[in-house]
Amino acid sequence: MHSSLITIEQHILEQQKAHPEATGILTGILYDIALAAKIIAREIRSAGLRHILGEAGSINVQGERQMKLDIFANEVLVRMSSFAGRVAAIGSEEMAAPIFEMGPMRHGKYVLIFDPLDGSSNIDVNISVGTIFGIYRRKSDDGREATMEDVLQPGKVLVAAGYVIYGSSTMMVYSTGSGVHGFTLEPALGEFLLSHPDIRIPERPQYYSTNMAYERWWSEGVRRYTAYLQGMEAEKPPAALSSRYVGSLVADFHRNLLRGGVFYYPLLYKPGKAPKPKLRLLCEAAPMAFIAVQAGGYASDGTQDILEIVPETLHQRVPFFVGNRSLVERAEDYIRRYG
Ligand code: AHM
Repeated sequence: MHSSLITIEQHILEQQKAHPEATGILTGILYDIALAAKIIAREIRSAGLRHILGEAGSINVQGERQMKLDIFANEVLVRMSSFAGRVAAIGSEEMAAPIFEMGPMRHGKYVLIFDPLDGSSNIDVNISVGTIFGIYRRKSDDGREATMEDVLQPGKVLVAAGYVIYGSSTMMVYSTGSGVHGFTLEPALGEFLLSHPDIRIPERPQYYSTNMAYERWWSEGVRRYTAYLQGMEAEKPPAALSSRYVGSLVADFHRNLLRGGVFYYPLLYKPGKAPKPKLRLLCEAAPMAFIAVQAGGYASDGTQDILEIVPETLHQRVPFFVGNRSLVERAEDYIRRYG
């Protein structure tokens, strides 16, 4: 069959066949996410028309201004994933604490973590945004309420992860540990069709992606690493890199996944303030790291593998370097040498 005629549902089912012990529950969760993504995509597309752009007026747990579509996306994902009792816990960037108890959830075997609408400050200027998700197997016995221990698991035990990009087209990219596969939403059919089977990060990278405006708050290591990427250090990068930065993690990550490159959001040392990372380990960094590794890349916090970090809190933040393995390892090298 031509790959473009394979729907995401068929593909997920095919992947499940490789695991005869599978109960179909993970498959069901991925279906739910794909359906939620279609609903969110439709809402984003029509947001301008319906005059629902703008802030909802509330502040989320990170102290950030919350947009209406963040709340909408969060609600859609919570509703789609909780009612069937497939997941025991749901953690979201938009919720201060995980949801543990919701009717049949006590029998759920998995934990679902997501950032429902990443890059949401970009929506009202018509720039791509995304949904990021990670799925863990619960650690505690089912039949009872899940615990924080079920939620606070390192990325290396992720069972599946992925993202949806709401861009010039809507795409869902996911991995269950057997490669990375991308699906493009065919709007007339309302189906995600396989468009990017077995994505591998190209060996020859093209881009580096970072917010250069923060250079004055970077460490010496990150500054010199950036000079390396720009070809201004004695040792040269593997290719002449160009710079691209959208400011929507999903968009920056997706471009670099397909074209090769490195994205980084390092620690910022602002005068008079404790150094602070921005991106969230559980909702953003770990799922993206899982995808990167499955595509032949790597992700680090500058000193260690992102997938090895055991979270202490749901909203823990980390410095984040992700992309071609050679470029991310070089970042670790510069940080080791220069701080
Ligand atoms: P958000 O949750 O407010 O959208 O912040 C997350 C976003 C990421 O998508 C992106 O990589 C980063 O923040 C951009 O931050 P900055 O504007 O500081 O460069």
